[in-house]
Amino acid sequence: MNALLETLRQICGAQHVLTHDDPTTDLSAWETDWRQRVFGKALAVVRPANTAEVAAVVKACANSLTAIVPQGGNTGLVAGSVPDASGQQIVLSLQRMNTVRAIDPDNLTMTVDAGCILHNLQEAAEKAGFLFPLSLAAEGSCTIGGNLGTNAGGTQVVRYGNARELCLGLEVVTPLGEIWQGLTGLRKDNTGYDLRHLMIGSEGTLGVITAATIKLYPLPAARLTAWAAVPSMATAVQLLGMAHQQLGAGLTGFEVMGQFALSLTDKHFPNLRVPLYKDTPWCVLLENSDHESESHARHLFENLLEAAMNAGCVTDAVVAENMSQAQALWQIRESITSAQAQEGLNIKHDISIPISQIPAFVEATDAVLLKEIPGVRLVNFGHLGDGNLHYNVQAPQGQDDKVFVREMEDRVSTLVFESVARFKGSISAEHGIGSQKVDKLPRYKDPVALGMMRSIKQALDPQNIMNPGRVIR
Ligand code: FAD
Ligand code: 2HG
Ligand code: ZN
Repeated sequence: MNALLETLRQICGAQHVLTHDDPTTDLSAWETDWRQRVFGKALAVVRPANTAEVAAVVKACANSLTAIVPQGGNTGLVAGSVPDASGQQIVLSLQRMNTVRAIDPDNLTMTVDAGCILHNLQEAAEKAGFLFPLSLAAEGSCTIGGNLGTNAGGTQVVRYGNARELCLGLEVVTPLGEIWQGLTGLRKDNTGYDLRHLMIGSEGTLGVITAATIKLYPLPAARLTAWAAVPSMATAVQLLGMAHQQLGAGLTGFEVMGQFALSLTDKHFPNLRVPLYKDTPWCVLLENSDHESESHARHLFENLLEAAMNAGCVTDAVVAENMSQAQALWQIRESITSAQAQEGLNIKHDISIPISQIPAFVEATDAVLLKEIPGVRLVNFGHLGDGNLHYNVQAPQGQDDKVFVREMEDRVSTLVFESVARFKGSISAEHGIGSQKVDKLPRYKDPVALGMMRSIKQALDPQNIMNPGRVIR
């Protein structure tokens, strides 16, 4: 092992190979997952500066059969970006690779290093007069490499799609340490298997993404946000249909938030002033991006909300008057995860269901859980526009959260996932499988698909050094 560490130091420079041997270095930020569920121990945290260094690091690890855990911002929610407790895996951090390599305005693309922070890319795009629409609450620290590694979703998917839809090309270091140059920026390319789509969402198990060519869009003339109280999940779905109908491609966000989820935000972040939630089971956050003008956007929004009120889908609503009000409404939505974390450890389910089935799914699954665990607190919110719910479960009031999660997680998740399967949904909509759901996947994934996944893994990573134990075993 010392020989490997010595080689890694030669490749990246000694100051970029962090180990526990140095008592002044604290590696816990790279070893602990965002949810504080996994406390791993790394052999080393290695921080290469460029693609050539990544390739050399991977080759060195391949030669010594050392497992590599690629890591971007370490905001993943399924424990896929932290090492196990063995002290034998290296964390390959892409954080130092954070350059925007090129912007091509006519091709509407931007080519960026994998370690670029998402928020910085949104800003770089805007500075060049464009929109990079991927948006999620972790955008201040997650990286584009991690976004593509997980095929992240977020709040704009209803209009622009997942990270996958926003990527035209990749540069990848394979598990053998070769560099695949796939930064094409082409919108059409039918020259065989689509390896870009294979890498996207593979959670670091098939290679290290070192750069990407991503799509840019025109900046809208106006972005308006509305917050609506709705009397049921069924009416929220009805409102979504009306919003598609009346706003067309202008509908760029459609989020649903349950009353208990919002009560946690209100409790832990009282300054955010959550509107309208106390007298309604659900609130919806809608965004209308308009390419004409703000007054056009407002007109469309007001018509929609009026029609929705007449149809009984909305009982009350506010439309943000300006950008800072809009941001404040989004901040409430984006703070639910942190509010829930402050309330205590919890059990997360990032699921998708055909949108039409969501009201029945919620009713049925709520009933099953409340019967099984009286007093259990259901924190339900998410991207209703994409059929993606964060159907999270918190211990009954007064129960120890750690004990609850330790003793109940498997049972609770099985109940939820069985319900998801009955409604023909997916047990992971956007966060991925990581190590957390790896044991659940075989029950819910088609066996032939699982077999093909195993064959692909075996073919590309025969030594099983790339993020082993994540996604598939
Ligand atoms: P990491 O956490 O570092 O890694 C995630 C996975 O990708 C790991 O398996 C890792 O090995 C792999 N990986 C990382 N970098 C690379 C690379 N360069 N090449 C290959 N593999 C790599 N997710 C959503 O989809 N939608 C949301 O709305 C959303 N909201 C969130 C809100 C909060 C508050 C938090 C904490 C998380 C949220 N997430 C969300 C989850 C998380 O932010 C995303 O999964 C994000 O894409 C992870 O990016 P990262 O750079 O932090 O990746
Ligand atoms: C979101 O949509 C994220 O805010 C996190 O995907 C969801 O905390 C969660 O469960
Ligand atoms: Zn989400």
